[in-house]
Amino acid sequence: MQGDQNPVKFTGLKLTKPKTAAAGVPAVYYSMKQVFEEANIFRGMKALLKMNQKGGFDCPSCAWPDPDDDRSPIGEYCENGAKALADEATTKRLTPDFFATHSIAALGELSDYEIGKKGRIAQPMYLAPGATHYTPLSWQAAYDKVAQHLQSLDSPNEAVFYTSGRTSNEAAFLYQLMVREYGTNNLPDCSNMCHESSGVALGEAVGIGKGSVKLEDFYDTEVIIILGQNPGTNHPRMLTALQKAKANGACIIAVNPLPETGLLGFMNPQTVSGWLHRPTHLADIFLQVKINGDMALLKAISLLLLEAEEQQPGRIFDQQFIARKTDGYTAYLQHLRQQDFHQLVKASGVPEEKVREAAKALMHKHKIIACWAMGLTQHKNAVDTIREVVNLLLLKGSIGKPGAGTCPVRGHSNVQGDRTMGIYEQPAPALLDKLQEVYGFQPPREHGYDVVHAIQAMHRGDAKVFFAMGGNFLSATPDTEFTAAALRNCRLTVHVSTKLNRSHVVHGQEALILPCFGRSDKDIQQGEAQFVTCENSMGVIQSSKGVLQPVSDDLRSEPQIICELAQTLFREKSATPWGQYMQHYDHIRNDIEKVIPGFDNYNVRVRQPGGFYLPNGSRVGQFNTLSGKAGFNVADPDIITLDEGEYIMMTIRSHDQFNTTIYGLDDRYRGIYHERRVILMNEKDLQKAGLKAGDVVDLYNTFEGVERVARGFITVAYDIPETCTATYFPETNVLVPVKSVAAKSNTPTSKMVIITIKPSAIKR
Ligand SMILES: Nc1nc2c(c(=O)[nH]1)N[C@H]1C(S)=C(S)[C@@H](COP(=O)(O)OP(=O)(O)OC[C@H]3O[C@@H](n4cnc5c(=O)[nH]c(N)nc54)[C@H](O)[C@@H]3O)O[C@H]1N2
Ligand SMILES: Nc1nc2c(c(=O)[nH]1)N[C@H]1C(S)=C(S)[C@@H](COP(=O)(O)OP(=O)(O)OC[C@H]3O[C@@H](n4cnc5c(=O)[nH]c(N)nc54)[C@H](O)[C@@H]3O)O[C@H]1N2
Ligand SMILES: [Mo]
Repeated sequence: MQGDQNPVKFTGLKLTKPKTAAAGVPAVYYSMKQVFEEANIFRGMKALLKMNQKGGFDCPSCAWPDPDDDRSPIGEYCENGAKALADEATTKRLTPDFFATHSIAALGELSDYEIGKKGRIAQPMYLAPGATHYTPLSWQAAYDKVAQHLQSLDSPNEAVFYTSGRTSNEAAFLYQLMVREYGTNNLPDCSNMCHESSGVALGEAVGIGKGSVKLEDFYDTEVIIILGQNPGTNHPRMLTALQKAKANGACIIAVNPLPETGLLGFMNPQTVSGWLHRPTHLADIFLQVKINGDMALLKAISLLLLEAEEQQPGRIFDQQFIARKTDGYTAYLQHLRQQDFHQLVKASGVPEEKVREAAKALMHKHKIIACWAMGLTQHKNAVDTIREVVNLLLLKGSIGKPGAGTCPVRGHSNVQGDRTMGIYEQPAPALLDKLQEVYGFQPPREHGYDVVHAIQAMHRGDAKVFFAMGGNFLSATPDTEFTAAALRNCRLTVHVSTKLNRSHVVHGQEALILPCFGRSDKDIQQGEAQFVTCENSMGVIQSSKGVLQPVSDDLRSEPQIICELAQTLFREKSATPWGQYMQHYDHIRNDIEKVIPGFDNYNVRVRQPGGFYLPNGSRVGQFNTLSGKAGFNVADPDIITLDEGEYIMMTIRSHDQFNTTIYGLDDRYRGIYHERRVILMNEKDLQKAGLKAGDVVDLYNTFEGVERVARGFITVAYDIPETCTATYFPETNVLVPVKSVAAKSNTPTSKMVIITIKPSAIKR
């Protein structure tokens, strides 16, 4: 329907050669430009100087950690962190006038880029049944509406409570508490679409669903393997760590279908050589896999290592570690021996000599770090692929000691913390027992809906109220048309948001937008400035205290919104001290300490500069699995056969976006400017299909008999393996089938969409 998707409007594609090194002076220029355009110089500088500093606020962008020791006084942030800040710190605001002059239909005509540029939402807004425009309402009236709807449901399981990963620990804890006190575990979150596969794989293999390394391990390692990750764009501060690792002698192996600029080279803008345009070459070995060729590649490498181990027993594998700390080794070797090396190499798409080169680089090394992100997690066999990464580390004894381990690089800045706080549709009984002990109510025990199940439930009409703590559910989830129908099927959709997005435009019978503070906003309660806390990708809990004057007096903090809603919803029936919690967030932290393990003395320790590490068994070689050992996994590679004319499409991020927030229209490192409606294809595939670069095409997916189409994409000839293609998310989410998910983690397979391509009737 109209408004569900970005309108097909071309913006004027320009192409250059992809860059060979990331960051450097242009990155500094672009970050300053964006911040000052949106926020003015004073406000912009004030915020930039406090971002990621001890005692400052946590960058709202990615979850890469800050250095434990000294931080750069001139700026501990990257270009894309600055863009995230600019987006949030903008002084533009959406007043009731804006909503009075922009109907829902008119807003739906805007692209995501245009919607995002409109400014911060400045007061609560309500859309009445059948209305064409949002109108302002008071906070209490908004809480009353939500409470009325929730109370009218036949069962609490008819409501869904989504979370996106910017929500602080304090807000996340209160949110899951309110939702469970209300009576459901329907707590889907963005993690379901993101690193869920990593959590499942690591939980099975090493007993904790988080990575094991600290930042300092990067400075003391021999080999870093980076699979399915584009750090130059998505985790730019990781490049500083990689540069330091290289300086200390580490070898970097990059595994990716694309020669991503940030993997190849880096000009550190904080060093003189970076300013002089002298890049550090990062990847020593670049393995250009086919999409989803990783498991075959990893097995081929392990097979070469096994051959060498058989010739020099005990020299290649860490037999002592294997014997003491792992189980399943014999079965794994047996499985490995049955594999055909040449078939594996072929399935990986990597030339044999490159596979041998990588195996050689790993052969005599025992301090190995493996990093990965969405290129591994969003596949059907994602959990098994990640377990194959772990298999390799286990063979080398490379988990649980300095300079070695697992590093799933998280996305949203507090997505890991939200899970630690209990945002999970499948809560562990221990968490529920604790909630019961501390709060005295009976938490629901039945598992709830994750993202995919929530969409299906709303579509069937089994879920009737949708509440989102942040995020952009419509655009971030798969199968846009299906999800839009699901949301429209709801009686009420509610979004606690900072910025306007498409999920506000595709709504239930009634809809609410509740505007909240962002990370950089000053949060004052009872006259005292509050801080919240976040957990980064390496398990460090730190405080985050905003510094900017909020753009409107009518914004509230996420904790305050939850507490006030809970008070309205439960009235005197709740024994939970909601009133106290919102007066001072120390009260929330005192109770988190009672419920969640690892937070002893929370309020004291989090006030220490730099915060504290949460306990993590796998970091110290203690594996909290049933057997107490780390497990090898046996699984066959998933070899995909394509019919003639079929391609695999991965949906990826451009350099100018944060998920569904589109900062700009350029993908600078890949040399693609001023256009997002592109499909990257191998030159030979273009020829075979009778197409040429610059043609406009329509993309089709058929899954279980349902055809989906995304119209109007310009072909770009690119260095990508044959039959592989790439497009930007969210424009092509319409093609990702809601039922195509990863085994065990139920994550949509956003990197593995089978498509066909036809010339389009649309002209450029
Ligand atoms: N600036 C910015 N920062 C961000 C975000 C953002 O949108 N913008 N998003 C945040 C979030 S929520 C997340 S989860 C992370 C995402 O960080 P990434 O995972 O780096 O993001 P993607 O763009 O999805 O990139 C996936 C990479 O995997 C590669 N890839 C795709 N399929 C395969 C495969 O089958 N095998 C291998 N080996 N590689 C593959 C792609 O070529 C691409 O380089 O970034 C976070 N940080
Ligand atoms: N095809 C495809 N789909 C994907 C992916 C992919 O690679 N390909 N990646 C997936 C991944 S990894 C993720 S994590 C999801 C992301 O899914 P989401 O987290 O749902 O999406 P975002 O775009 O990050 O959400 C942006 C919105 O969050 C709100 N917001 C920003 N800051 C705050 C805040 O501090 N508080 C509150 N309450 N709201 C705030 C703003 O209104 C903004 O419009 O998308 C997934 N979808
Ligand atoms: Mo993510």
